[in-house]
Amino acid sequence: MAGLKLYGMPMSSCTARVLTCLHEKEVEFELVSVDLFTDQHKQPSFLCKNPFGQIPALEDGDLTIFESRAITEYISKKYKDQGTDLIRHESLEESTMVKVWSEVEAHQLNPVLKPIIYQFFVSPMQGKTTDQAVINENLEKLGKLLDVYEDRLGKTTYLAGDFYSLADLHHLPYLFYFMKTPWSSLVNERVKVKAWWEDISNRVTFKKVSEAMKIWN
Ligand code: GS8
Repeated sequence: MAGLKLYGMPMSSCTARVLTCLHEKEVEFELVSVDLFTDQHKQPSFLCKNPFGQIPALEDGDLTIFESRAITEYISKKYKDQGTDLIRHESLEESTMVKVWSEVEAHQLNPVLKPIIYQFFVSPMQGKTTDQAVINENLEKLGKLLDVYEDRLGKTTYLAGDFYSLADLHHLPYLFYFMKTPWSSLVNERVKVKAWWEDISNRVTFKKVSEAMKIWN
């Protein structure tokens, strides 16, 4: 019997982040559709799960949580003894490095990738004009960030160390959409980043999740 209920949409990057985690942890769950296109996320029935009106949200019995990265951490801790150990719970040093590179994704990479994805895919879907200046400005920042990643991935196979973790997993959804833009060479021209991307994006768990990730027509 599925105890966990995930509210969201498979094509949403933040929902995809949680779905990938659930598959890595081999946890049973039920996906409850919240349709952004019909504003279901702004209805009282969803606002009581996330007062900010954004997907995803997770219900586990009486506990309701939102923020995709907090949800993945919760799942990884609750089910620490099954599936992939995404938080390296037995080592303070390793778990701290997982946290460090998870923070890098949230506070360095995500703010740069999000406007590129938004301008390239979402704006046209909403009938708005793509602002190329915003894209260019963020592509420049992205190049500099990826230089840091190239350096890091020259020292360890994955971001937090020589093990796949939440730090890598958190990168998957936005980078997946970014790799569908004309600027994927920013990743592919960096040997270590490219090898890392090919490795993490080809994991069976993410392959399954990404099949439903389509924000283009
Ligand atoms: C962001 C959630 C979010 O932007 C998280 O969960 O990590 N920091 C939060 N959700 C988007 C869909 S993401 O693909 C969303 O719900 N957008 C609709 C809106 O903001 O109205």
